[in-house]
Amino acid sequence: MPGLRSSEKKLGQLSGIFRDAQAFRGMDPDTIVYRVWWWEPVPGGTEGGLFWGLTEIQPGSVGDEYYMTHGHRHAVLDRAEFYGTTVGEGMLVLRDESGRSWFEAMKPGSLHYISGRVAHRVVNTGDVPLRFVACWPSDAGHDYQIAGGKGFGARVLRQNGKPSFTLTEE
Ligand code: M6P
Ligand code: ZN
Repeated sequence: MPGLRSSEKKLGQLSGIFRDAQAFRGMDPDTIVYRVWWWEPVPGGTEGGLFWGLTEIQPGSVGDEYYMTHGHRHAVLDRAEFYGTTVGEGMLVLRDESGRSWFEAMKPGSLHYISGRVAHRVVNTGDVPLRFVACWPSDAGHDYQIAGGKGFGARVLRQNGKPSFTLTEE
C-alpha cells in the first residue's frame, strides 16, 4: 500500500532522555526500544487528512526508568491525536504548555485523547511489549525539542518493583 512506513528506535538514538546516564552508557546502543509502523495515505502536511500508526515498545529499563518513546508535541501546535492501547501496560505521560505534567494509565482497550499543545510520551511499565495504535492529522508534524532530554517534568521509575510516576524539576 503506498505510504506505508516503519521505523525502529534504538537506545543509541535516545541518548539524553533517560535519567541514569551511567546505566545508559553500560547498555548496547543497538538495542531496539520501540518500533513504529504507520500509514501516510496522503503526503505529510496535507490539511484535512489523517495518519494511522502502531507502536510497539519493548519491556525493559535504563537503571530504574522504564523504556519509553522519545516523546514530542506537534509542530502545528493545535493538532490533537488519539491513542488506543491493544496489548500490555503502560503510562501515557502528558505535559501542557504551562508545565503541568500528568499521566493516564494504559491497558488493553484504554483510549486516550491528546489535546493539541500537549506533549506526549509513552512508557512501557509491564513485562511484555506494549502496543498502541495512534491516529493524528496529516499536517500535525513532530516537534522533538520539547523532549530534548528533559521537558516532561515527570519520570516513571520502578520503585519497590512497581511503577511510580514522579514529578521532577527537569
Ligand atoms: C505514535 C505517534 C507517532 C509517533 C510514535 C512514536 O505512533 O504519536 O506520531 O512518531 O508514536 O513516538 P515518538 O515520535 O515520540 O518517537
Ligand atoms: Zn503526536
